[in-house]
Amino acid sequence: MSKSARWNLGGCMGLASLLGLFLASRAGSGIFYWIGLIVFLAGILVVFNLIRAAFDESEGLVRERPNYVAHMLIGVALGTVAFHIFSPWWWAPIASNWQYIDDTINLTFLLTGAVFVIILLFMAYCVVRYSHKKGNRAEYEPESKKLEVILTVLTTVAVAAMLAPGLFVWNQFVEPPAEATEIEVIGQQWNWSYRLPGEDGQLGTSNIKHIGPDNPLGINPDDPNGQDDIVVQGGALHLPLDKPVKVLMRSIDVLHSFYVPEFRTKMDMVPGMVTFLWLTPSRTGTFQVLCAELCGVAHALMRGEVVVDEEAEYLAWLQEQKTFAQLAAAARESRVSSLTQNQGEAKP
Ligand SMILES: [Cu+2]
Repeated sequence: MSKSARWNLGGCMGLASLLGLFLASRAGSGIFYWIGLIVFLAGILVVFNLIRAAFDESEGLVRERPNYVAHMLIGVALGTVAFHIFSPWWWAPIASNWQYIDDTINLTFLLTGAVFVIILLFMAYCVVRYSHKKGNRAEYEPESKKLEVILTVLTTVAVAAMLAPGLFVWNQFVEPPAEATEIEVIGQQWNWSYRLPGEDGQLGTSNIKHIGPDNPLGINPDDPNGQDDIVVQGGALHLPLDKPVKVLMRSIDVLHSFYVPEFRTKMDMVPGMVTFLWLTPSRTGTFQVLCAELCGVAHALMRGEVVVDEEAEYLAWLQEQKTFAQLAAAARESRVSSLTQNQGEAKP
């Protein structure tokens, strides 16, 4: 192939691969995504083959067999980076103060991505440089102290650099601000319930022993702090904008995990323990609550909603909610009425 023809073909295929990547990243349906991806990979493959041929020619080399392994390694390295950059899958816009979590994940992507590319390119180089040549014999050197020391130090430094920022974030994650309001999330196969402090601003104590038909969350009926607690069962949890909350978590049956992707926080809920996380909602909206712990056959359906409101809307919602005392009284009343009804029906 002549030089100019090679340049033209290379340019066209380069453009085609970019176009394919763009199509894949913006694809509205599955078929266009796969077409885009195949065009992208085919383009990359042709371009690298052309580069290889050009190198061979300039060195006066005509290989009996093209060294596809090296090209594939380079293609995988570049394709992975390009796909990551143009990926149609990315995290949902953040809705809390935990930008640190995103920064830490980005740093991890950056470091592991760089190491991934370096290793693949090094492998490609070795495949070409040390491929079999007639008359050459490989040297046998099973141990090299120098190399081992270099690799150990490098790996240690890189892993420490990757993990250290996470420790700083974790330190903040376990220290909620003093002004944070305590609320409670209760996980149960397979739904979410919530408890908010009433007018006294305090949650009452709770215990699994108190769980019953009138009291599904096990709130201590003898604790005066618990009487005005707001109980949300089966509905959405509302939170006020820009106010820090400490979310206490209990599970009634098995392991669950309270996860709102937009909040970037997640914590396991362990039966018999109260775990917690804290956050400050940073934008209004309705967000999905997921259970991030495989907790039984309907685990995937264990969904809920968190609504972040402006102050006024939040207070209006709060006004409509029932307190523990109100709910317990209503439950007692309905039991008494159904009991008298049954007795009435039993009499001839
Ligand atoms: Cu669950």
